[in-house]
Amino acid sequence: MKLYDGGRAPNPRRVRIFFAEKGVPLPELVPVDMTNKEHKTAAFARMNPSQRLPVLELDDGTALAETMAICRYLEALHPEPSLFGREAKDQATIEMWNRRIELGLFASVTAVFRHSHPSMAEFEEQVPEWAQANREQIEDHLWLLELQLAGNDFVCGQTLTVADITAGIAIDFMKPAKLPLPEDFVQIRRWHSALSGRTSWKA
Ligand SMILES: N[C@@H](CCC(=O)N[C@@H](CS)C(=O)NCC(=O)O)C(=O)O
Repeated sequence: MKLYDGGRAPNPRRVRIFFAEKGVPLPELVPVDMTNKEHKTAAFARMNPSQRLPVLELDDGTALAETMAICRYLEALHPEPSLFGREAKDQATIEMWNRRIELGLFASVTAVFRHSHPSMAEFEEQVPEWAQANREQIEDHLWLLELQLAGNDFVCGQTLTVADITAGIAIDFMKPAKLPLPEDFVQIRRWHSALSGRTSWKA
């Protein structure tokens, strides 16, 4: 297996953290330099037509792209510790929160970054109004997370799940997107500080 990796970019980080939380050693890493557009080459596009990272290449040549697909593959191979839930209700709850965060906070922070950061101008037809529209959504997304964390150590209860990885990386990504985390989000700050101290977060 090989993991085509994108360094500090958020989606490759989500996968590396997932491996670390599973206690599974990372496969051979193939660094792909996005600043040099290595993910835009014909060879890379043949493997992943979306031209995005990460990609997990299996020994039979299958190329798995999409962060959640890669995480689910790993969960199926290594069920413990479960990060997608074991029982039906837990699985549905984790799916609900992961989707809420991925389609909400994570997507809005990503849109702000992609449509406003100078480094993205080569990769995105930047629409400043779209960055601004998403910037205005951030606080609502944060409150959803803040209220959920008020009664829970982690997003879905007392143990870490894939929803924490998605949400924690979304919070990390606010910094390069130049989005401040207001002081009043005390639950998010408490939970994010604990996440940042985990060994996996250095992956
Ligand atoms: N939906 C994909 C998104 C992957 C993605 O956008 N990756 C970024 C790095 S975080 C990328 O490859 N960007 C390259 C580009 O925009 O050209 C996933 O969940 O893995």
